[in-house]
Amino acid sequence: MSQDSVSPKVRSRVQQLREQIDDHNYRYYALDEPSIPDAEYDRLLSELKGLEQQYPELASADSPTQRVGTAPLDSFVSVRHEMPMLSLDNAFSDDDLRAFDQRLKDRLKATADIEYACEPKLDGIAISILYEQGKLVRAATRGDGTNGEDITENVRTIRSVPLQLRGDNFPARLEVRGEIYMPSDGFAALNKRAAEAGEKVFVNPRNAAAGSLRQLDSRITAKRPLELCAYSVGVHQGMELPPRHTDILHLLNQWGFKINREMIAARSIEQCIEYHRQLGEKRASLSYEIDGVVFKVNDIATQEKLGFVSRAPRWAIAFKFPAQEEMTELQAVEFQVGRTGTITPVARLKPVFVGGVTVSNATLHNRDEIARLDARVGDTVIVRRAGDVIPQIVGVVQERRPADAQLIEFPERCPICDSPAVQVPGEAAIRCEGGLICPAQRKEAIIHFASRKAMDVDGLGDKLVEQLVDKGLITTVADLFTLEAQAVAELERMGPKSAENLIAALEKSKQVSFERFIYALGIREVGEATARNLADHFGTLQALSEADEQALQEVDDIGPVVARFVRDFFIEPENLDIIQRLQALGVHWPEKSAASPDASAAAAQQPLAGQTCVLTGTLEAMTRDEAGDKLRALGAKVAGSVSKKTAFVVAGPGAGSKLAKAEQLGVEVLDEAALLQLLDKYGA
Ligand code: 9MJ
Repeated sequence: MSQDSVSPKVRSRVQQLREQIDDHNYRYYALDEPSIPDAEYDRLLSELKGLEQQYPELASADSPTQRVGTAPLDSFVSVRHEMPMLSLDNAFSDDDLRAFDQRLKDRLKATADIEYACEPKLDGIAISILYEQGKLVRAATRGDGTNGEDITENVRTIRSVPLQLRGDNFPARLEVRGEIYMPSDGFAALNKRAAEAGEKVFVNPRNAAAGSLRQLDSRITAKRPLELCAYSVGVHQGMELPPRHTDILHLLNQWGFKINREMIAARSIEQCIEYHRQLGEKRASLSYEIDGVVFKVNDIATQEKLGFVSRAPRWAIAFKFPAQEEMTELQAVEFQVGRTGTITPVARLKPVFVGGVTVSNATLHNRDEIARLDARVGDTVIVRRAGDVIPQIVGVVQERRPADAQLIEFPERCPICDSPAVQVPGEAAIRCEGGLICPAQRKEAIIHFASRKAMDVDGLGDKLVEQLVDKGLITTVADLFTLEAQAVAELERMGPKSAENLIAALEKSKQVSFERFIYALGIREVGEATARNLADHFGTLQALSEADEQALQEVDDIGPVVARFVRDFFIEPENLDIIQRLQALGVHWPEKSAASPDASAAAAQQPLAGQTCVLTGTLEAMTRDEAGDKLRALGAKVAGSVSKKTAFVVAGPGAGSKLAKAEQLGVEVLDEAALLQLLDKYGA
């Protein structure tokens, strides 16, 4: 096809689409202000792809469609950096930082406080990207600092890397340096997909980023959730840059680069120390992994005066956080049986300090995970504890395997009740088939039944349930209500007074709400939120227990799997018998009617009707449960996880992944003060 076969209308539409898509990328990555839903973005991109396919002469290396990768390379070409890419010296304590600051003052023969740029230290891959006349011409890894590898094709696939600088006032040649990393949720999703497909999973986001960039086939890189955060300028020609590092980064941001929003300028080393402390507290709630903080003298002229020692600049230092991965010995594996019979292998570890706590146990999830890790008792394993997640074993140091390392045999029978342990089709889990004959399942079911968010039986803890079951005083939850004070008083660590207190607490717990009762039953996958939805939808136990799978799926958030679990529970005669006994023994709740049209109309009038919110972290003025009740009283739904549909998230100190998710999805986040204001506004 010749040039003239493309109409001016098509040409201008292609141009318009490219600009719109670039603009959305800029707003999303550089400004952190998403402007359109993902689906709309995908529609624009797909229209542009269609037009470029139809009119190949309109193809352009800078088109946003070119982020899908190209044919594989045979090998990476080596690149010599025009300006070496430096490494950073480390500080290990506040005093190290003070000493660093003093060294600089001595060297500068100055006494005045030095201003520092403070930046989170991203745990990814350092990269150099060269722009000529505003166009991306080459991207290279840091390598040994002098020579790196040309990974231009791979870097071009990353959406937060501008292919063309924005605006018209930029240096004719500009080398931007930064870190390519994989945000935590993208890492989790990538590993989940890999595990489901039976492929190798990555040990941590840094390895995932490195592995993704090391692909000779950039079409693979294009599918990986990588991002770039810019943190300095290397070579620059044809334009003067601002005198301060933080201002240079703001300029990079205007040219289209994502920079770290946590970056600040601190006026003294003491402020730097405070920044390190505060960022350490915030670390778990960030949507990406950091391993410390980097401090850089902010004034570029001063940086130049200070210069370098060997490979590291004198004007910068990294202050790391406690490591999130450590090595330790896998001393034994025990098998625990949960409430629903799942048999979970638990690793007993030689205690190790990691991620700020001492870890001596870690879950090994299931048989597949043990096989994937090829872990054996006696092995040296890598334990990881990132943020607020439970410790994981992410790898085995094969070279350190002792000759007598023991294979881990998954039991074929339940270690507690000796019933067969079977793999559920379509699941990785292995379950004990014993049901409530299995004392482990019975104990867990009773502990759950009595727990605070269920029947809330004060004083009935794990140890007491264990004794009650082991002594044969109870076999089901219904038996709790036939307990006699005298028998209880004879148990270890009990006496007449505490036995009476327990009987009184049991008596008190009989008056419950329908939703708590449903939750207390311990139906698989029925957590508090689902129990509440079931209670609201069906209103009565009779309606709930008679509902078929189709009727159950009409309830908010209930799909076929949970519907099946609920149905299975209520067709089991033994369960119905226990429920009948509970009611006969006095367990009761105020009956509600199922949502009537009138009630729905009234509900729709409530100020927060139709809004779903999520509570996370700790609150001071009230508990999360109380806050949830108040929000529900205003018509809001309170959910356990954040999605695009979440109206707002209330986050107190200690908030972790839910806050990160909210920030990433652009969901409004309220602190406790804002929550109180909201409740106050509606008189709740
Ligand atoms: C990281 N990894 O986030 C530097 N870095 O500056 C930041 N690394 C660096 N700066 C000079 N924020 C050499 C390395």
